[in-house]
Amino acid sequence: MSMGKAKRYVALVAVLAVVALVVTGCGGSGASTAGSGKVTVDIGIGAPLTQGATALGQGMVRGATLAIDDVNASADAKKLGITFVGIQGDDQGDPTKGVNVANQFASDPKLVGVMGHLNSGVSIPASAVYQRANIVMISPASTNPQLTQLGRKNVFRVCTTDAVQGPVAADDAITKLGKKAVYVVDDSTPYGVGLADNFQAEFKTKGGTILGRDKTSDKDTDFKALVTKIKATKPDLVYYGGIYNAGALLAKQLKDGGVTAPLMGGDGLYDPQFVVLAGAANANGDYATSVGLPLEQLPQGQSFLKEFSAKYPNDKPAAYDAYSYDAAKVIMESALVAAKSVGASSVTGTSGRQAIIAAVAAFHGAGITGDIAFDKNGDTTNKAITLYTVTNGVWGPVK
Ligand code: ABU
Repeated sequence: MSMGKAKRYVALVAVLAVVALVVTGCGGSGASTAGSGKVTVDIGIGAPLTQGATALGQGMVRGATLAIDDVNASADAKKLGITFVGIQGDDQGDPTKGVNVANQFASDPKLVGVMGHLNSGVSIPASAVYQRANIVMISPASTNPQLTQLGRKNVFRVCTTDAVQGPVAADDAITKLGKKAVYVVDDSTPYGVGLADNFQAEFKTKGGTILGRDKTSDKDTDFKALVTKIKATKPDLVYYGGIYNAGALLAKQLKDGGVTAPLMGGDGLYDPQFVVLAGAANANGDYATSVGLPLEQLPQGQSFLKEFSAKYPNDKPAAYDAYSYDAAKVIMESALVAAKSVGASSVTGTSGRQAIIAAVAAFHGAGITGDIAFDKNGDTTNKAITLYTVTNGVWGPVK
């Protein structure tokens, strides 16, 4: 939400909280009943919408919105009289703003859960806020392993982690791409550092040479000095742990500076905006791994693409549209399960929120991105990773 809207949202939530306390008299569920057994509840969508990786963040909104439409039209939701409303919280990819968004969500008495956040550096501190409020969070995209290693029982993700992605990328670089000597760069964020560390360790273990390692910032725009340094080491690959907006500028400046080795990164690079910002001629031949399988190869992928095109005719799904659909749907379906045991009007009370967390932990079903289930830490059991490259200005899987 914009800051203006955010303020209005805080004020509205404060009013609703007071009303809920007065109506229930005991601080119980704030799920609003619009008469005749109808209940309206909120699902938070926490993502970078105006700053940071906004292309991925807007994809999260699209995916969650499609899921909300589908669940609201389901027989279960209609029978229980529950309607879900998506509430957007713009974390701008910034940990402090992310915690503010988390506090706004946590003060919403109608909230069933949060689909978010994108950045691991936001999800990790925000998850502590949700834990205190018994609110389930499912990240579609935060891949830093630490997120699910903190013992927070309310925290889940439908994407695999960089403990999987980094080593797969290193193995692919050596065996599929024949690379032997790499220069590694990270953007100093928890995501970028963790991914680069995991890549580097495996690349070295498998006999590759690490020519150098440098740190940048996710806000950097001028990499010329770094490019000169990298060029002198004559790498056959440059690996970047970071997001597409800074990554694309690095890709462009590497090519401009005469580095012929391709750039490779993780899911944070896998977005059409990487090509737009780098320029197709510079991006062609670059690589990125991303979580899961290409939509076209998944049983429900075609139907998702059809539904997506009908609602968003001018857009293509980014890396996390389908993951956000699945994450939001798991939260809402789990809320419906909880409503059956505690009652629809109590689903956002303490017992309802605890029942939602339990239902997510026990969830097992088919999603757009494949089978969805969680291990004891809240990590997905789907560990698939795909290697992509840019050809003629378009990302596609490496054959
Ligand atoms: N996984 C890519 C972007 C988000 C993050 O983990 O920080």
